[in-house]
Amino acid sequence: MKTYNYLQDIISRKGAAYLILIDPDKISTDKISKFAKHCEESGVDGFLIGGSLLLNGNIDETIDSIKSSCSIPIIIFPGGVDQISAKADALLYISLISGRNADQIIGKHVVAAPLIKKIGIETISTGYMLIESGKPTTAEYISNSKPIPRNKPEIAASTALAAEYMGMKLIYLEAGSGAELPVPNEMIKMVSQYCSLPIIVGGGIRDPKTALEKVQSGAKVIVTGNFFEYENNWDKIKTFADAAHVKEPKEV
Ligand code: 1GP
Repeated sequence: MKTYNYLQDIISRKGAAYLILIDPDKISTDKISKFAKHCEESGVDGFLIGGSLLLNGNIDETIDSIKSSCSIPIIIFPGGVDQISAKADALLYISLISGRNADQIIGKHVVAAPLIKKIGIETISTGYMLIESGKPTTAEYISNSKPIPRNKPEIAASTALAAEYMGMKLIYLEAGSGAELPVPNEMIKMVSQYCSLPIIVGGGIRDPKTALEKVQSGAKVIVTGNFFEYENNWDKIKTFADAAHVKEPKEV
């Protein structure tokens, strides 16, 4: 089954999917396979791999370590063309539609396209939006683009609708890794009313209650990263997965 179809299947069976972002710089290689196994056993539906900046981490080695202990899909969430790996199951082909930096909207995609064809990895076209989240984030700085103001849900909704008309397959509302504030519920609600694509929400989600609120607002995929970079938090993974897996969420 293609990874996109797998995600759709999880969404229709469980209400929403729960993905954990692994930044290869932030977890030591000796811990990755133990972490991945624990995630699978706790109900995590898949992994995103990547980061806005990669210093020492190695994508291929990280994927090998994950695959040695579990079988849930691994999706590249590329901070750059150098993070594309043939070992992953799919690639979020992200276009930074909240910004007006052409390189992040189409430029890097042109450079990546021949490599993607060569390795034959599944691409999932994703309209990626940075949402203002308190303080400037690494994603904003590196992408050289402004986020959508958090009190302007109508901009996010119109942008998501444009992405749908362009034929994209997912919307990603991103507060940024380690964000002070997650994406506002009102914004998720408005985007989900305007646009019929599945909405991924990530950045600054540090407790199951917040994850649940995002699902109740219309998110179909929840992503957490930072919080589980601390081993002391690993025993809480199941509570996040359970919060995301709500079939008929009550509106908040
Ligand atoms: C970043 O949305 C992800 O792209 C995860 O964010 O690290 O804040 O959980 P956090």
